[in-house]
Amino acid sequence: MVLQRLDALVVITLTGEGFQRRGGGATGYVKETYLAHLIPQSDPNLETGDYWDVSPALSLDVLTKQDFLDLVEGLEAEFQREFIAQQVDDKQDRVLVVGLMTQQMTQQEFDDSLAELKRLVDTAGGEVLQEISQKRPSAHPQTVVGAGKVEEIALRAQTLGANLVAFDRDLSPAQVRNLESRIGVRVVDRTEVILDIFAQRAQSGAGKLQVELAQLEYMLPRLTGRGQAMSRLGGGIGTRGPGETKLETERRAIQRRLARLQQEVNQLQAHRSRLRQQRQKKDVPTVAIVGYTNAGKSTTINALTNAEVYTADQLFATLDPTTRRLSLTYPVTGESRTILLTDTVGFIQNLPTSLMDAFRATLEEVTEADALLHVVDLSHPAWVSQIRSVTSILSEMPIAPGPMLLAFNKIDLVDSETLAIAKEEYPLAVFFSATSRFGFETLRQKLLQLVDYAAIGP
Ligand SMILES: Nc1nc2c(ncn2[C@@H]2O[C@H](COP(=O)(O)OP(=O)(O)OP(=O)(O)O)[C@@H](O)[C@H]2O)c(=O)[nH]1
Ligand SMILES: [Mg+2]
Repeated sequence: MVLQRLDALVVITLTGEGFQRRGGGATGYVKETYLAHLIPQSDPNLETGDYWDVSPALSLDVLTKQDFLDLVEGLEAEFQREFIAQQVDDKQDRVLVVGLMTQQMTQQEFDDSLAELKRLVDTAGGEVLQEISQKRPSAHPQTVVGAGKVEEIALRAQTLGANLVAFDRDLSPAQVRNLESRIGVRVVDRTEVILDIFAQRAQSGAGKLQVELAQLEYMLPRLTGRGQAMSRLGGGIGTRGPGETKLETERRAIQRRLARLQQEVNQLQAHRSRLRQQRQKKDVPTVAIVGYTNAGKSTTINALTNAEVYTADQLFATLDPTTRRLSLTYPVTGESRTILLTDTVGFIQNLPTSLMDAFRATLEEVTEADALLHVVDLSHPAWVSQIRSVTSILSEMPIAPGPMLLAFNKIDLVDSETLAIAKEEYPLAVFFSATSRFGFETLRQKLLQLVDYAAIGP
């Protein structure tokens, strides 16, 4: 009914017999009739999972006395009330998240990834209404999930009043078009949600510049073929950012803009590189803090150096790099040594390539550092795969071959068993807590060893 946009539906079962009345008309053909209509969301029946109400068997007489217009208008009014109630905060997207579990994934990987997408949607300012998942050996080439699942998504989107469907994977431009035309609301992929968070977070000129570049690079192949109803200018996840007013302008204008932005990022890159060279001349080693987003990198630099980097229990709280001096003391000789510590943007599994390219000037702070401090949130259930993601992203970067220190953070939240497992697996790592400052002295000493080692080389 939802898909056909029907208000009410009547089902008539036949007796297989009946006759013409002598005075005209017929009787006896109809056995029973049923009246079905959709029910508004607040209806208690929804708890049983029903979106609709089907009447008990009615005689044709009773059915024909039903005032359909009255019924439909009453329902419409109720749906309308709910719709308005849902729209109170019209800046907040109402989102269905969809996950596809393919053969290459374990159940754990799938669950972690979907949980992360929900967190991303939440960070972007959307409200997650429900998650829908499907197991398939591989993605359906046209619609990612199967035809039946697409219908289910459309139905849920309508009945729950969702205005956005977020898929936990990357979608091709054609897949987005197919899904949007079948579901009837805007469809975004994981990359778009991440880009949206970046767009909201970008504060500095450099940050905004790089986000706009990433968004345009992502959107350029997707600009054609969107219906007017799906215009990206509507607002909400995937539409914000410095580039938003330009998205509907001509492709060529966008390409010119892209070329310009690329140039500006190159200039930024050159500028940062000069700054680094000046630092290198002074022979002060730099250590870049890397790690999964929300691992506690900014909290760590703040605690070590009294920097005032914004920290929050949010994904991608930090976009712009911050560098601070840190003075360390050798325990035996009492001699001191200064190093530079750089905090920067966090990583995430399957970091979008358009972001990696656009953020090259920022990421160079990492690739050009003398050594890396890899901060891991040991209290996160997916810490093992987060280490793997960070390592894999680093391996894709043209990185200077300096040493790396693994540092497990948030041990104040960790049970002794997890701690024992991590210590066994990573005997050379540091275990600390940036907020309670537990293990800080060891962290400082290991940082000294790290830069000494970097100076000598492996
Ligand atoms: N309990 C506890 N919380 C911590 C610790 N270190 C950091 N946090 C919290 O973890 C959250 C994330 O910390 P941030 O320092 O912003 O993390 P980040 O790695 O800079 O994250 P992004 O910049 O978003 O990539 C914040 O709410 C911190 O207060 C810790 O040792 N213990
Ligand atoms: Mg941070």
